[in-house]
Amino acid sequence: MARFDLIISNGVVITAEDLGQYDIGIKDGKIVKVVAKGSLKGAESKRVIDAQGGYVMPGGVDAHVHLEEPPLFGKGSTADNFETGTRSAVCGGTTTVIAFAPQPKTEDSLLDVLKETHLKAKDNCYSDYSFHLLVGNPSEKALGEFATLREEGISSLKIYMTYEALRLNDSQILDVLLEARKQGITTMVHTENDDIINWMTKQLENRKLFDPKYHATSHPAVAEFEAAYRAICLSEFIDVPILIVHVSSPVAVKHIREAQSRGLPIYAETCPQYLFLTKKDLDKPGFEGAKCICSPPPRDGPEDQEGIWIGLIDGTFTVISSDHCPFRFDDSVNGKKTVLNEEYPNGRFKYIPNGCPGVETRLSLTLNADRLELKRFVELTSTNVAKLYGLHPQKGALVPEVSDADIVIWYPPGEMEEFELDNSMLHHNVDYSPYEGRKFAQWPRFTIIRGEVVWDRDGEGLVGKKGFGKFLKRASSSLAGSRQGGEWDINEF
Ligand code: DUC
Ligand code: ZN
Ligand code: ZN
Repeated sequence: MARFDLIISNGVVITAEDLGQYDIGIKDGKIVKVVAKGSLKGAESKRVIDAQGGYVMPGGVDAHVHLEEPPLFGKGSTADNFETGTRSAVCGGTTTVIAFAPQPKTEDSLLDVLKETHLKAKDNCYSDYSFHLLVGNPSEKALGEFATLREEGISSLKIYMTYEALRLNDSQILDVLLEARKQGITTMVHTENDDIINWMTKQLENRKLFDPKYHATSHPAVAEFEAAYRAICLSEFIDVPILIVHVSSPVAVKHIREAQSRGLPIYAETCPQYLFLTKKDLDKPGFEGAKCICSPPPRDGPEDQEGIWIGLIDGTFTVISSDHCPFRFDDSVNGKKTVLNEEYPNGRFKYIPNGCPGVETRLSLTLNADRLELKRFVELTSTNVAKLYGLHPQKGALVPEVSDADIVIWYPPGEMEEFELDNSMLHHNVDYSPYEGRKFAQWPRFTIIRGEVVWDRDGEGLVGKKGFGKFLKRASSSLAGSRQGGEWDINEF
């Protein structure tokens, strides 16, 4: 029997901790050797990939992906299911996704929702996967199910401070945080002030301002940073970790950094749309701007983008996710165009489904920007994600005998023929990308999951198989948790 199933030689291996010239040996889906370049020369292996000096990293982990969801964020349903969404992920270098299992307000159980979401994903995924419960109704029953969720390998959930279909008030948020603390669950919070958004929407509509660009006006930065600050206060009150998702406002970044500097377990996520788009992208002729409508919206200009980059560089942000929430553009049944009619030829911004596709472009966009040190890039897009969501070191690392052999191999720097992105190059079930026309000088050359090549850009392209992806039972976060530990004690107040 061959000593290895796969050897990756001649790569510049980058993890969150180290960068060096190593060869990697893989056997039975696991990393078994990471040794000095050339050490595995001549070793018996079923296959050898010569990385030719290209970067070799742990596969991307994208923990913010909306797949096969009903209408929750305006009219329309998400275009990708577990098959097409994870197909797109692997072609962009992402080897694990965590998608949402959404509990509608009308449902009081979370376990039923989990069961349904398992059925949607089972035998359909190209990448490994897990779920966050999206809690729309923290009923007594739902709160009582958190302990079982942990037994089922679910260690995170998401709650919303806006959206009619999902919004929780502060007292419901406290209920969730207290139970999450007891069970070692990480809560992701969508922080936007619903009343400010609704008030601004009314102001705009009273003035007959309906075009897509007014979506950004109706979701001002203050709505985000007020809610982010409030979420931090609620988290501090219960003394429980939270992750503030898709941060777009530099003022919110300041609140987060201040909380972190007081030792609070406040984690933060941002997404490529806040690094590469601005509100100008919503101000395109006709309905075109609807393609870039998401919440929070891309902010005013380069100074806002710079504020997010600084937070990535200085350590304030924990993770970069895609918030892949795909709606087809030219689709009047489930997509962005559901809002067009004779009376409103450019629709009404308040009904346009919120979300952009991006699971396949997350890694390449961020790497091509060349703003992050390479180890920090791996930390933000893979290692920290795995730590935060209880998957490390199985995922997000290259530890011999421990880590799954999930790897992305890039082109040797300067060797890939630069190209302009066209939607036809992508593998989602969406008819556009917000990033079409952008130039890329890097793209994943190979994606490998548990030792199997699933993406070979210069060969047959997608070579992975639907159903290869496995459900991952997760542990609690391995990042710092509450400061006190033990029971939350009301006598301390
Ligand atoms: N934001 C979006 O743009 N879409 C999905 C949900 C969200 O929070
Ligand atoms: Zn959100
Ligand atoms: Zn989202």
